[in-house]
Amino acid sequence: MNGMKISFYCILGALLMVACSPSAVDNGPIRMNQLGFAPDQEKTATILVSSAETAPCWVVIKEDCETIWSGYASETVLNPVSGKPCQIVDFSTVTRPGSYVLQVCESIDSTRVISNQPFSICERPYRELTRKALRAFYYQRASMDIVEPYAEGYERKAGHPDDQVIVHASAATKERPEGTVISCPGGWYDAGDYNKYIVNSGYTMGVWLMAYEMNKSYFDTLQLNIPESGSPMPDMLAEAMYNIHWMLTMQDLDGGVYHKLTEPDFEGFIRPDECKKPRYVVMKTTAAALDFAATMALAARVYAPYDSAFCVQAREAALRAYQWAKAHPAVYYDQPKMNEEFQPAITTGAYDDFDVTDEFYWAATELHLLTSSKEFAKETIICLQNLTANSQYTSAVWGNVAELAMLEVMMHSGCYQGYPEQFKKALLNHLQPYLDEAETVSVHRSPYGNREDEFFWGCNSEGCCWRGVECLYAYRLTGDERYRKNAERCLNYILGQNSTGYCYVTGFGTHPTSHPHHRLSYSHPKGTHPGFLAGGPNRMRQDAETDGVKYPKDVTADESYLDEQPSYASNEVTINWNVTLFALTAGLDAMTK
Ligand code: G3I
Ligand code: 9MR
Repeated sequence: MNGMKISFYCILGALLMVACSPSAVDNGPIRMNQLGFAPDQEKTATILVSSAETAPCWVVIKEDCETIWSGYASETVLNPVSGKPCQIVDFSTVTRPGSYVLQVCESIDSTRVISNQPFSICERPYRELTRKALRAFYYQRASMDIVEPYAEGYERKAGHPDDQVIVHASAATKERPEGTVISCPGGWYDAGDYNKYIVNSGYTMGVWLMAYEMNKSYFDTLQLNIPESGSPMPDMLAEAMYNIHWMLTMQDLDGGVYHKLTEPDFEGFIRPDECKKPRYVVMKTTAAALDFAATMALAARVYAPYDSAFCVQAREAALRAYQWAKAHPAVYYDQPKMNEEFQPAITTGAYDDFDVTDEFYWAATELHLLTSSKEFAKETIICLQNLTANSQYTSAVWGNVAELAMLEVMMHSGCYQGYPEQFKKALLNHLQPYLDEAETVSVHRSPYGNREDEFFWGCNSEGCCWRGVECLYAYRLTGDERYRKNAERCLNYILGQNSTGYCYVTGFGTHPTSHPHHRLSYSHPKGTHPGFLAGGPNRMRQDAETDGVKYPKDVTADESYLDEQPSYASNEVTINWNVTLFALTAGLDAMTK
């Protein structure tokens, strides 16, 4: 089947309401990937049933109203978090590309269909999802008009020129005293809010550029329809450069880096061009300097084939930021303490981090890979010795980037002796319990969503997507298919095989997140922008009772999610979550033919 026809099926499968299905998709008891599968991918669905005693359901798969597969679901198992009874049906033997409907029947003799779910099988099932997850960053661009043909229906006027940014008292120096006006245009809005934060930008750029290095040929040909499309630089790198250029403006004259650019308080849910509040650069911190240094060193390596002048600038900026951090190793962002001393008080996001050893590891490693200098080799080895001694393997998040350093060492093993193997062993040990769980207990069959403590702010990214990306690194390092299968299972979870039945990516699936905590979506006449990953169920429910956020009484951890705009603790969207989404979807897509 040629590529055109296959992609036709992908699109058709995602949208088709099959004539023979007795009712529209009802988001009933079927929980499965609502987007589609690659032909050789494991294919399962979870079916919610009424009791632990319910006999295995009879499941039928139809194509154009013809039954092409049928079989029993499993015996009933209990969801390990909610205790709810479920069954699992495995239809992996269906491999031919096409558009299908999975139907759950009461019994083999009954023609009564309890529920149905359309799905498709095709090569590269996640290419459009990857493209939209990347294009979400174009929509997040500050300081520029979003225009057709690039806007694809979501055009808007520029907001936040950020060319009159005020130096906050917390960031004042002799050369730039409080009230100095500087220009820091561009970059991406962080999330549902309109502020820009260096720490989160740095983590996001790290995952972004490492994903590029992992799948160069895939990204080099991925067209995003952004204003820079058609230039010699791959679109994926051109989009990142828009944010990197902003980051460069956040470096002070002494090499230090401002922690964030923000209004004093979160803006209302209005359009960017309506926002007129003064914006400030706030406090220089060690974490900001180190995340900045790592980003610029990594960028200076990755962009070498495309922009040599930028690479010289980025290298210099990285070295100056690192030296500032060495001279100021413990300047932490403590917003309440800062507000006791400086005015105006700042109440927006903190991205506070009181342990910057991991940022030193990442920055030293990136500078070593860039410069191959003995100075950084020595510093890196000290870092790596500390990392090796550190028994607790911690997955990378915005506040702990040690794993990014370890993954860089593993992926550039020729530059190191011994450490790549040690870190690979640590990564595989870290993943093993999750793989075991996915094979035994979980109704989601994903190495995620099996334990109550996995449901927290941003867990769809920090737990699920990133665990899938870790599995992709493990697969790259070992060739063991179990890791690829579990990366696929993580994505199945995000796309619908989960306790709420949502496809957590806006604009995708038959039951998508549709009301994210996102000022750009809320204030746009066309509403929710596509390609954004929602934070996901959060058992802490920090937004409960504020701003009309009401969770169901006795809601379980895995269902603590509200597809409602006010719910910032479960339904916001952010740049650091979307980067893990496309790192996962691109990594999987790049493996199919
Ligand atoms: O990681 C722990 C987990 O081990 C633990 O089980 C769980 C429950 O205690 O907590 C987890 O930590 C949570 C952390 O997010 C995970 O990254 C913290 O409770 C939670 O407070 C923290 O929330 C952060 C949130 O700001 C509030 O500070 C999010 O990480 C962070 O993504 C979010 O960032 C905001 C920006 O400040 C402003 N822009 C929007 C953005 C997204 O909401
Ligand atoms: O919109 C803000 C979101 O970006 C942040 O992640 C969140 C937590 O810091 O705060 C949101 O702003 C809310 C504020 O915290 C409380 N009043 C309502 C604001 C909008 O929901």
